[in-house]
Amino acid sequence: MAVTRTFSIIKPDATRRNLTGGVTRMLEEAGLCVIASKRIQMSRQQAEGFYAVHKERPFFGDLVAFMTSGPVVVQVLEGEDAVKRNRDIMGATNPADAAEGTIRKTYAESIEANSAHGSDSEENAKIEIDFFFKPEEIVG
Ligand code: IDP
Ligand code: MG
Repeated sequence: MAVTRTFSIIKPDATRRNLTGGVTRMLEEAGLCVIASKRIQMSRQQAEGFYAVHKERPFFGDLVAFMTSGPVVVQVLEGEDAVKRNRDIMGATNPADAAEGTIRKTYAESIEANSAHGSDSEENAKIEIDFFFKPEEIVG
């Protein structure tokens, strides 16, 4: 299996509850290394751009409001099969459906305030990493 990269966000519901370390520890214990990390306040423009794929969904406005409601931690993660590994440890979008031991089962408050984002494909991981990081900010 190849070592690859993915993009992660620790969402505002998690930073608000001081869970940056808790979420990061679960990522690390799943075999992922944090090779870039920064805490930012996402602008409305950034959130709308990042989630543009969902702009026709009924929850889009609420999602943008939520993602800009407090600080987030954006990260680049590296490890074997990183996209799938991250999706597996994150768990299902709705915490009610997430498996035991996953980040969302452990920490999420709701289907919207679900503590973590993870890229859904290698292609999107590259796009999302470039959206938030300059190459020199990533130290693998
Ligand atoms: P994912 O984060 O598991 O990949 P997506 O379908 O890509 O799930 O949705 C992006 C984000 O939009 C979710 O993580 C969640 O915060 C929010 N979201 C998804 N579905 C709903 C919904 O039905 N109601 C409210 N928010 C939702
Ligand atoms: Mg998604």
